[in-house]
Amino acid sequence: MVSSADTIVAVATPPGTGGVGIVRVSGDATERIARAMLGSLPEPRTASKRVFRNRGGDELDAGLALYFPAPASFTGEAVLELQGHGGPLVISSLVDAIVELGARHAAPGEFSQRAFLNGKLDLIQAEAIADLINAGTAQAARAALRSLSGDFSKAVTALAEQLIRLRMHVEAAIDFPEEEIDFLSDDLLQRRLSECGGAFSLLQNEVQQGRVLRDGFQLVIVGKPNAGKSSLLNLLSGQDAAIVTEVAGTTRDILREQIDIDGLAVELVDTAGLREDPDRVEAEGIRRARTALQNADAVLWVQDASSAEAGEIDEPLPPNVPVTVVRNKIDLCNDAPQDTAVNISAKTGAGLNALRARIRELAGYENQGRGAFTARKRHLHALERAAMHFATGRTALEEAQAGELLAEELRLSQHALGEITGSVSSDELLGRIFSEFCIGK
Ligand SMILES: Nc1nc2c(ncn2[C@@H]2O[C@H](COP(=O)(O)OP(=O)(O)OP(=O)(O)O)[C@@H](O)[C@H]2O)c(=O)[nH]1
Ligand SMILES: [Mg+2]
Repeated sequence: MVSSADTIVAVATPPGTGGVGIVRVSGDATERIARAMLGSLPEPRTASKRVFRNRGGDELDAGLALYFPAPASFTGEAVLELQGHGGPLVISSLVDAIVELGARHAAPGEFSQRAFLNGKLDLIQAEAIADLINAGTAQAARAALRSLSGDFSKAVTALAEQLIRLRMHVEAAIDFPEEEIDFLSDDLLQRRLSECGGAFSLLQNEVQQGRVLRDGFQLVIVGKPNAGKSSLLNLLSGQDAAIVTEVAGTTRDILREQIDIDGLAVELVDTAGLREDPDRVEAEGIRRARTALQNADAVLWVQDASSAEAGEIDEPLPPNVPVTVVRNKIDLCNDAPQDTAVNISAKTGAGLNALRARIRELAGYENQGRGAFTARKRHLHALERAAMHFATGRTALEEAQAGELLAEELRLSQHALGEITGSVSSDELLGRIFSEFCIGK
């Protein structure tokens, strides 16, 4: 267990006024602070009604006190929670009194960091707490809860164990060189390699979905002026958010709308129509549209189906970003072609369901209702690195019978997986992760 030389204090409830405000203390001095403020130590894990006093004995507030002796607490250290009246002055007087008694103000995420360092949570779970609090849709909240309960961690650990078994197999082969050839070409090894490869793709897929659930999905709407981009934004968001006129070049600023498609949080981005020879203001709008394209998770290219110039894609779009052509104003056409484009009318709403389905597809999002957990870019990147080492090692074996190389790549792969759960982690990584939390978490 990590020694908690410092005792930390923070307000656990949001700033402002409320019925109740909670102050949380964690660390070695907690017991002493509790005695000083409450007169005596409350019975562990039982709500006791107490008067809260400062060091000089002045009464600050009265409320509920909860004491959790180490190690059976959130942080694994002795923890005291004071639930007082939720006024900013009352709460800050409690914090001041606790600081006077020897605690210091907690850094952002420090409670969760201590929980991690004391083995109460792994890194995925600590991050899931922040994701649960910040979840934007009910599905994202449920998925964060699943990460918090350990579903994601279990999947990573299971994959790490498969890698360990493989490594043991390969290293045994290296230790007995006279039998190496047999060992490395036997069926069991091949089977384990392909099982592991399958497990990697499965988990990568789940983590990708988890990332979209957590971060939402940025969908940028582009096309020629007057194609109906702003009308499409209004249709998808169900609101009259963007100005729509028959004047080409209506939209100049970037407009963002949050929508929820069956639990998938989508940020719709409406942009200025792309064309040659715009005026000065419009030119700035077009520049912003191009910047927005660089951050897109997917692009909708809107065309005016009623116009002779269809508005084919003539804009360099970012590579690796899926693009869907949306043919708009089909209410004005007799026969819109049936191809990979989505035919809609932003005016009548025709084709809206097909478009929503296409957006879900673009996000790689299936509303399975079960099993999904939240994940972060950090997890996805570490997993990609792990998969890359695994693939490199596999190739080394297949092409050069290089058992040592395979063993080394498996070790690196396992190490990358360890970064996800935090079983291997650097101070720098931890600092970066926990500093994103709010104070009091
Ligand atoms: N009939 C019909 N008219 C549409 C449809 N969608 C948009 N319009 C009309 O087309 C014109 C342009 O629509 P906007 O939504 O402003 O087009 P935009 O692509 O945002 O245009 P800019 O912001 O100028 O680039 C308006 O007069 C709309 O009413 C549609 O599906 N059917
Ligand atoms: Mg517009």
